[in-house]
Amino acid sequence: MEAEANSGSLEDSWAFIQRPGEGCRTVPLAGHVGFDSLPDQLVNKSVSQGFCFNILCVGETGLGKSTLMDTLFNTKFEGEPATHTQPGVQLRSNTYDLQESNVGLKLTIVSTVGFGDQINKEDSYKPIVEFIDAQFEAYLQEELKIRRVLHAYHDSRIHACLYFIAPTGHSLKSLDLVTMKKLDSKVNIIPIIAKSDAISKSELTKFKIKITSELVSNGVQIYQFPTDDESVAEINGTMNAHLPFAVIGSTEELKIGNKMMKARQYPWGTVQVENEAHCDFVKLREMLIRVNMEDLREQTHSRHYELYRRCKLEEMGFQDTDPDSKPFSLQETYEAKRNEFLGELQKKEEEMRQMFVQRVKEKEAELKEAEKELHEKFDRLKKLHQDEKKKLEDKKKSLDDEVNAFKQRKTAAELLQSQSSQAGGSQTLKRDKEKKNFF
Ligand SMILES: Nc1nc2c(ncn2[C@@H]2O[C@H](COP(=O)(O)OP(=O)(O)OP(=O)(O)O)[C@@H](O)[C@H]2O)c(=O)[nH]1
Ligand SMILES: [Mg+2]
Repeated sequence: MEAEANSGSLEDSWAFIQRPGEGCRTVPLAGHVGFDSLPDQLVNKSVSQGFCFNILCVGETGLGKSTLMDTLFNTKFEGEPATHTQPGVQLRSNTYDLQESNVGLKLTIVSTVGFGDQINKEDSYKPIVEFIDAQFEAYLQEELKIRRVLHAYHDSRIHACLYFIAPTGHSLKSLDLVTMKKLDSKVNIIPIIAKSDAISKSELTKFKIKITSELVSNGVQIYQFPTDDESVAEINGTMNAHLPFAVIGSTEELKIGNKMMKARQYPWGTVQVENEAHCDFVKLREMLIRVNMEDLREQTHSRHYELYRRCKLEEMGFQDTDPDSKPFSLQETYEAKRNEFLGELQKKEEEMRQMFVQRVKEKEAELKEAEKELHEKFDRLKKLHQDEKKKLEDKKKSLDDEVNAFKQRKTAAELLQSQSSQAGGSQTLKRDKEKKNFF
């Protein structure tokens, strides 16, 4: 019953009725419907889902990266100081779950380790660029999945890159310029002058001007706080003029007047971190967290990630239009790519087949050659064998002849011997008879 009553009142009070072939027609509402609660619904949904924010701190070792993060979020994040003996630049990432009122924030802090410590700094930017790209790639892979769970996916894309500039008072180092130039199309860079208590007020003003002009002359695009939303246009416009922010970090609380304040104490006085006359820490905190956190997240998605995605898909051969500027659907691209791939596969197959046939022919010729050689060798050996055999037979024959001749000679000699022995016996008998007659 209630549902019917509700649907009746809805039909009566529709504000916009769209008819086919017509534009929008504005009609007045007769009563309260409730779609003005949409923003509240969105807020409630977002709050229940929680938020995530990822900060990348790029800066030389010991420039106060960890201290500034601790100061910004009013907590003590873990992290050991790095040594100056790292062979290369690395990135250290830590994720924390923070809670303020009923809003949950999954905060990831990524810090460079060993940045600026090597003699050859030519490739120092590479691990940073690779890290940023790897996060984009992971998100793209999730997006391209058939079953994607983007609402539960831990988005690790870097939303803000705090670039720590050493308080030299001179100018930007070439390492800073090269690194910022390599990063500016991939991440929202917010340059900050670290440990700005190490530089005098007048020097700081000149240093800021010098940095800004160097960034402009080298075409480095740093993040500009947005001025298109009226509610924040004024403050963001003012803050853009204060870039790069000169910051001081400290987690130490000192009693100043009757208040406990974050400060750094020196023999000659005290620097208050949250005093805008002393440094730009409050400005940075306001801009980064309170006013522009959502814009940083949005810019990361709509500008930097979009650029990465576009380049990556184009690299893979996807395009929105064909060479005649006609729309080219994803399916058409897929099919064109598939055909191209199949064509290449066939070509490769044919090449491999021909190569195989060629190899078989070569092997066959090799085998034939070997067979011929074997035959020749066999014939040679056979002839050699026959010659040897003939020689041996001749030798045997001559030996046989010799043996026969010897046998004949032997028989003749025996005969002669027996005859002579007989003749010798009769003479002895005759002599014996003559002896007897004599006596
Ligand atoms: N004068 C001054 N010293 C600071 C400031 N911030 C940090 N420090 C000091 O600088 C030293 C290094 O600070 P860390 O925060 O560990 O620097 P880091 O950049 O995280 O160093 P690694 O992680 O080792 O690269 C510590 O002794 C800090 O107390 C600052 O604003 N001014
Ligand atoms: Mg550190």
